[in-house]
Amino acid sequence: MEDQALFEQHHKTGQTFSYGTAGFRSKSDGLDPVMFAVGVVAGIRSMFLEGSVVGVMITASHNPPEDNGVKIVDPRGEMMEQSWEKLATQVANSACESYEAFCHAVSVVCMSVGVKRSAMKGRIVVARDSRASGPRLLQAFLAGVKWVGNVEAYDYGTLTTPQLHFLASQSNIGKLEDKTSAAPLPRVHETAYYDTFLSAWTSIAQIAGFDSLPYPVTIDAANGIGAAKVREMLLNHPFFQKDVSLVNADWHAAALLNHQCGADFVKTNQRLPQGVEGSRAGINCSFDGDADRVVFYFCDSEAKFHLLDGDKLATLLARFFKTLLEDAGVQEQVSLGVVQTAYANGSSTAYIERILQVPVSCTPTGVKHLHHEAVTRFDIGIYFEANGHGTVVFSPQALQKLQDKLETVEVGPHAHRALQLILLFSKLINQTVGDAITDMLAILAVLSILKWSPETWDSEYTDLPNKLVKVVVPDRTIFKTTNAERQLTSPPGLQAKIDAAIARVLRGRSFVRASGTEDAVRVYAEAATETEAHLLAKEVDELVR
Ligand code: 16G
Ligand code: ZN
Repeated sequence: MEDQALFEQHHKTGQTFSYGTAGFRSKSDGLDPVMFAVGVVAGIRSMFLEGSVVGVMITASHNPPEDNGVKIVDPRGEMMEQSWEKLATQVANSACESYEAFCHAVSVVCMSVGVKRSAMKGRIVVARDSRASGPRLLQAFLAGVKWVGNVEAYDYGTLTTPQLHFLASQSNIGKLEDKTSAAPLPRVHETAYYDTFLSAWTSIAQIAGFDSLPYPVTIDAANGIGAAKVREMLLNHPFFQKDVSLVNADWHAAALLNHQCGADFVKTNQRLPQGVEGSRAGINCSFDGDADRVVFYFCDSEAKFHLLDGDKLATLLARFFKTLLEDAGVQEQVSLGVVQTAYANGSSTAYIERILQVPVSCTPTGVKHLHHEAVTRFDIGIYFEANGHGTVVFSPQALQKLQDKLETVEVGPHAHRALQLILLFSKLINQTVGDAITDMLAILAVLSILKWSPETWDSEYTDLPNKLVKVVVPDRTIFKTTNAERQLTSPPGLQAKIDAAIARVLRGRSFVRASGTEDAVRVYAEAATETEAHLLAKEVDELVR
């Protein structure tokens, strides 16, 4: 009965949920039973993984302040294995029904994965972003953890999403090999995050020979938790103190989160966020509310705004690593590739394939798809969505090869430096997931090493004019895609009409996909001129209605 009382305290009815690309997400009001359910599922997942530490992040990223959400992070720091998404969905929806339905769903899940709750132990680390609903939802989550029994949970308080991914993965180092280890939580303190990435930065600066940033950097933290963490990590650090300014840093003012600022605002509106002046010299960047995305931008001498989005981040990094691999003389042994989605600007893909001669792979939208492709296809896999979400992943075998070469083969100073730099960049970048802070540091390190201004970076290629529109349709589920969302297979006949519209404009490309986060379809169009891009978007928009 005590167990049921725990459940009833957080029970609410009336909504159905689905564990999507970003976990569960909705207005925060109805999320309590979902949080309770996630406490249970995360506990069972950890038991299933023999007590490995599973992470849970309470966040709604770039969405408005009244929203919230939650996602489960697997022991290596990656998104929860896809086959468990439907189990999580079942338990969450049963928790919105009744206690009986919930108990039944939990036993079905335990049975299907072979977990005996009374005989196993689970470990969870949890964190939340700065939202006002966070503390309440955390309590619902912890009640779920208590309900499962035999689960140890450690609450990190507020963190960025990538910090939680990183700390969860670090908690399992050693444990993944040694299943018997049962060190208490937390196994890793938050400072490990700062120490790890700052020490890589310091070594890179030493080897590359720079001792300050090349120009002032303004960070728009979207009034999110990233502000608190940047302050802690960088603002008192002698290297960054002088040149880094933080704006939209009011993370205690929950209502200001993502409001007129942040990565999503800047990318969508293609303009400066509130609080950033165009006249300021140097470079600017914007994080989203949980600091797992970053975009850069600057204004030129005529005050024209230039966006350096996820595509530009990917191309800069691709160019940089390609040169380092060549300098190190390992371009034949270590494969390099870029993973994009259909939203990547056609010019960026052409630049990577034709100018850099680096292979490009395209996947459906959503970080888990890009991450998987990058890890499985390449030794050094660079993946970015155009919206700024991405990272670089390095295969352990390739890193070992580079380390061996560094230690055992006589190489010239140029190659030696290149080998060292690749190895150090693998430590500067948070490989578990896109991370605004470490991506920003990696980009600033590359710009420092290349001695590139924002203008030079931007001038590597010019984006094709493009347009993204959201179209509300009666039923978005009829829109089914193939070929990494680039073509429709349903409704029948529609793709042929879109193809005909595309053929009428120069360098035309367009696709339609159902949104995974909103009840609408998205139409993307690009072409040689702005007029044609808009025309194409309008034609396709009319076709899908
Ligand atoms: C989710 C994804 C994001 C993607 C977006 C697309 C993760 C962690 N987040 O927020 O990467 O860009 O969905 O939204 O994978 P859409 O389906 O509404 O276009
Ligand atoms: Zn985010």
